[in-house]
Amino acid sequence: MDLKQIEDKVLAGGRISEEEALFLYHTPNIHALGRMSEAVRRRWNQNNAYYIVNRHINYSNICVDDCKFCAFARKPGEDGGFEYSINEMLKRADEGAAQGAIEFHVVGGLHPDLPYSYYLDMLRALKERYPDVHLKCFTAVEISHLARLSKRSIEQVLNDLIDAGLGSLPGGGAEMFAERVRDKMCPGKLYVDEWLEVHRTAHRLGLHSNATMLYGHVEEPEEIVDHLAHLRPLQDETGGFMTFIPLHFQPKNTRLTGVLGTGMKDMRVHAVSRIYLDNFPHIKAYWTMLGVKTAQVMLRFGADDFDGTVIDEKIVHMAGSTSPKIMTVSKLRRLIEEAGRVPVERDTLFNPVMREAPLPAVTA
Ligand code: V47
Repeated sequence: MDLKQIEDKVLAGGRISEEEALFLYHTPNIHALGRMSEAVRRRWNQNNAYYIVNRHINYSNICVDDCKFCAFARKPGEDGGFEYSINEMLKRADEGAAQGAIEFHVVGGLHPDLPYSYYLDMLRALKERYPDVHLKCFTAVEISHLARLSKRSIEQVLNDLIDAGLGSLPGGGAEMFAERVRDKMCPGKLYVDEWLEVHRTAHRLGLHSNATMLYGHVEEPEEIVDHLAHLRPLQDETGGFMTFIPLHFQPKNTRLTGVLGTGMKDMRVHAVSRIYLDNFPHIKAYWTMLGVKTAQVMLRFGADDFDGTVIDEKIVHMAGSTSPKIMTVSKLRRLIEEAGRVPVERDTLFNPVMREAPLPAVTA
């Protein structure tokens, strides 16, 4: 295989194969990767890099799944488990709204006992108090759990949640699709076909969603490419994905040891994802997992989105991430500008946001 030929194809707008993606992943010519990912990024997003003022709210960390990479979850009855009442959710929403959040990102563990009505009531309460805030809630794994819990189909569950105020689905729970990795990392967790089916159904019902990939643990490069190769055809079919988010694994307090995430891997994963997923509008550099400095560099290796202010992220911080728990808008904008991009505040669906009043001051 010839790097120059692949580069010519990518620069001319052509699509690469899985074999070519793997070849690019291994190339020592990191500058060529930068050029190619830059070309695809620019085609989609010109010189813009996006951010959102959002707030993460985890309703519970009690979970019946057994993911070895997770430091957030607690078994039912275990110390450190929590579940928020709807009033406690509203309190956190109030804090987010006071800081200007226009998106609530709501996810939690697979709780064995919370009734189906809790999830619907939660969305209704959030929507009633904050009708203009977008509710991006529940991973495909939670949706599948709710279907089992309520004895409804995925479609019925999604329709109920949409009626209650759901605006889109986040991309979590994908981890890595390869069965070998899944069996090691999260045995028994929702398999690839089911994860894809939840998103396919969501897209058919008019929802947009994101897709993630957890990397930097026991995976092989072939399995990274395999993961991407499951996503591209679904996006060709539905066009419903907004953003692909590579998630850099944080090992602290987890049951996976001896793994080492490296900066070179971050570059390869973001760049190859950008080049291969030529039908995804956006690639996110998720600063809470990458660290702020690496995330900034990813804006030159295919990424165009910086996620947002986040506020009170728990999943990664309980796994030892030392990145800040919140980022101010002025810091986000500075990081983007310094990377040579134009900062654009966006809403969840990537419409530009014009604010009439300045955001309240937040200290990070
Ligand atoms: O699915 C869990 C990951 C995900 C660890 O859609 C870990 O906009 C690293 O999906 N180290 C949930 N990662 C987070 C997520 C997400 C985040 C931000 C934005 C969006 C979006 C989605 O977090 C899980 C899992 O893959 N995760 N533990 C860990 N120790």
